[in-house]
This record gives sequence, structure tokens and C-alpha cells, in this order.
Amino acid sequence: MAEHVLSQNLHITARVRSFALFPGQSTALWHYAIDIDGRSLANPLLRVAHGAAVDISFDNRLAEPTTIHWHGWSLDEANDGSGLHPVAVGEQVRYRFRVTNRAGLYWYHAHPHMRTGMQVQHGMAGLLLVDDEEELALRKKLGLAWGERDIPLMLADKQIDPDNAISYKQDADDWIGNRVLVNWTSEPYLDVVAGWYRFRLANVANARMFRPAFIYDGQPLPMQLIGTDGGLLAQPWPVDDFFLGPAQRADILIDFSTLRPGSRVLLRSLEYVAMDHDGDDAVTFQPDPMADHPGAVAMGNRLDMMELRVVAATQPAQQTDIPQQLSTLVPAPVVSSWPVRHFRLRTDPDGRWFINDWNFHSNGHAAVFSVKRGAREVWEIRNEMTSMPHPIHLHGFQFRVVSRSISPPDIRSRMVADAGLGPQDLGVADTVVVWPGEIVRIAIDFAQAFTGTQRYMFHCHNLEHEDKGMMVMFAVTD
Ligand SMILES: [Cu+2]
Repeated sequence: MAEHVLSQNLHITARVRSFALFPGQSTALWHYAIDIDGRSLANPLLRVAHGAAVDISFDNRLAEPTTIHWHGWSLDEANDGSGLHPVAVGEQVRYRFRVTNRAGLYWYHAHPHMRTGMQVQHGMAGLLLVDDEEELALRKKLGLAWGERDIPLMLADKQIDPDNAISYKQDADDWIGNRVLVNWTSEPYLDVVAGWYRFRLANVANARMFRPAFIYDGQPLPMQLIGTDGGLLAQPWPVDDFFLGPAQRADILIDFSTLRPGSRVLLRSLEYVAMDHDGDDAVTFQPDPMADHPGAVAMGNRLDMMELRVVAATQPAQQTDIPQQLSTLVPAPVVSSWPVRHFRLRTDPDGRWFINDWNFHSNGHAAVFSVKRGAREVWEIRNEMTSMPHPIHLHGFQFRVVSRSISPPDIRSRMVADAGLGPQDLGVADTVVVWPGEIVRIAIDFAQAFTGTQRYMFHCHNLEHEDKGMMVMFAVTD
């Protein structure tokens, strides 16, 4: 995967070019292009140090408005790159800001109103990596070199037609695909040596939730979960698999040291109960709900994503000790005195998605409530039983999950802490999956360095739900 250190005076162009993604005909990919020393990088991973100031000029050479949304980064409204600030065709804008987030894996993607699903499916996404001193200290201790034993895995499924073109239907629901791309590579494989690896997984699919596990000899290899959306956990947690909803990230360590050369490990999304009810019987009983997705594995079914081939090491294996303290992350705050704001995820009889009684489009794209800057609030997100899992994303602020109740058995069984929390809930997040019937509470500190009114989105990151209005805008005010 191409990579670039994010620095001053970076120029990004949104454009369409063809790439050989699959055997045979090439595939038109809408992407973010960066020309460096006469070399053109498509959707490169951008690395940046915590605290760095960045200044990016951005040219839109697509045939429609677009944006760059810096997913997970705490920015002001103008730099957030939501659909509030579309970049018109042929227009150039500048994104100028300081990166204040913790070290971790974030990502950038298009976010224009009603066209996010279309544009992301066609390729408008890339990864962001923030480093800070704590992260660099851990990396040194682990001894796993970035790019060799510490590898980002950008996971997506795409619906590919017989001519190798990416297929998308505007106004469709839950756009799943028949091909998996890992770091834009189809049929991906990776040669690994016996020893520890660090993988940073990002789900950049439009709608598919993954349940990743590394399968050897029919069984999942144990992993240590060490980080989530907003960086390192305080301590590692042993897991065999986990759920990764659209937009979520997970940072894991895995040990291949007992495997012999010639062994094969599969990165597989395990089967799970998709709980996919959209409350609309007409849709539920549609004769062929997969008609738009020929060849796609149904949501919740087993899906192989990547093969890892164990090869002989050229150097003797080095010892990797995993520190019991990964970072100085403090526990989630005690929120008993914080005000609670209530959100209900639901559909109407026409199959339209809502947050409370709000649908972004029928709501006139207006802010539906405001929060005082510096306020601390609990947001309680309740999902209907006859619903589906929704990956809910907050712009502008990272948050902590403080409780999960009425969770389905497959979530309840992962509980490792009070209040129904699993290992992934113990980190810093910008996206949280709320399962049917569940009530999830998140704690948000609305402190920020900006002034005046800053408007942000709170929405489902199933991009088809988002585009169909499962999104609200709120304002942060002085
Ligand atoms: Cu949703």
C-alpha cells in the first residue's frame, strides 16, 4: 500500500483513473491522488505526527461535488469535510488544521450529501495513521517494524460486475459486494514468518459488518486486542474474534511462532447472526433480496478475506514481550451526574431510517439541537428490536462507551467489564455498533479549541442508511 508522510503543502486531487484490480479488464476507481516526485499515489496511507499542522489543497476533478472527511479527527466544521462544505466540480479548497488526536488508525473518505455510498463504493477512501510518543515507545518495545510486522489492513467488499466495473445503485439499501479487497488488492495473500505480528484493521465497506478471526487448522488463533478507533487500550485483551462494523478499526497482536513454514492461515469473517430486520415486510419478503448483489455472500455469512502463508524466516525469531500496560488511557469517566440525551434508531413503515423523529433529508438539513462547548453529556442510543445493527458515528469528538444493556447473546458473552462492556468498548471510539434491542450509552466531552458555532453530523455509518437520512446535524455553540 502506497504511503506518504502528511506534511505542509500537500496537494490532493479527486479523480477517476483505471487500475488493474482484477485479472482481465481494468476497473475505473474514483480516488484521491497525490503526485509525489513524478509518482502518482492513489488513496495512499497518510502518516502524521500528533500535533502536526497540515495544509492541504484539494482539487475536485470528479464529475460531481465531493469532500474529504477526516474520519475520527477532532476538527472544526469547515475542515471536517462533511456534506455541509461540498467541493464543487472543478473547485479547489484548502484544509488547514492541527492533528490533536491520539496515535491510532483513522481514515479519510468522501462525505457529500446523499452520495457518500456511491463515492466510497467507487473508491474514495484511504487510511490515516497518527503517531505519538506513547505509540512510538510501544512500537519500540514490541520490536515490530511498521510495514513489515505491523501492517494496516483496509477491508472492503465491492460489487464487481462481469466487466470488472464497480457496481452501485443509488438509493439501494445495505450495499454489500461479491469481492473482497484488502488494501485495494483482490485475492490478497501475505507471506509471514513464525513470530508476532501487529495488524490494524479498518472496515471501509459501505454496509458489511465483519467478524474477523485468523483461522489456522479450522480454529481461530488467539489474538490480543490492543487498540480501537481512537488508539491504544490501557491493557491488552485476549480475543478469538471481534465485530468490526463499517468505519470501525481494531489494532491486534497475533503470534504465528508455533506455525511451520508451509502453514496457511486465513483471515476470515466468521458467521454471525446478522439480525437483519428492517421492519419492512415488503422488503423482508422480496423474492430475491440479493438481486443487486449477484455472487455476494449474505450479511453474516462466512467470508474469507486474506490468506497468510507462513514462510521460513531468514533471521532467528526475536522475543516479543507484550507489556501489560500499553498506554496511559484512563478508564471511562463516572457519568452519574452528566445529563442524558436520548436517541432512538428506528424505521417507519416505508422502510426509511430515523434517529428519533429526524431524517436528515425530511429535516431540511438543519441542526436539530445544540450543545454548549465544554459540556459533558451522556448520549443514550436505543435500537429497536426489529432493526439491524447500526454502526453509529459521531463527527468532531471521540467518545467512551459507558454501558451496554439488553445486548444480544453474542455481544453479552464478550463482556469483560461492568455495565455489559466488551474489550472493544474499553477504548476511545468514534463509531459504536448498536445491536437490535440494545441500549448503548456513550460519554462525550464537548471541550474543543474552536469558537463560534460548529456544526457536526451524528449518523449511521452504513452508508446507504446515512445517504437515506439516518443522520442528524447538531451544533456546538459558545
Ligand atoms: Cu444504520
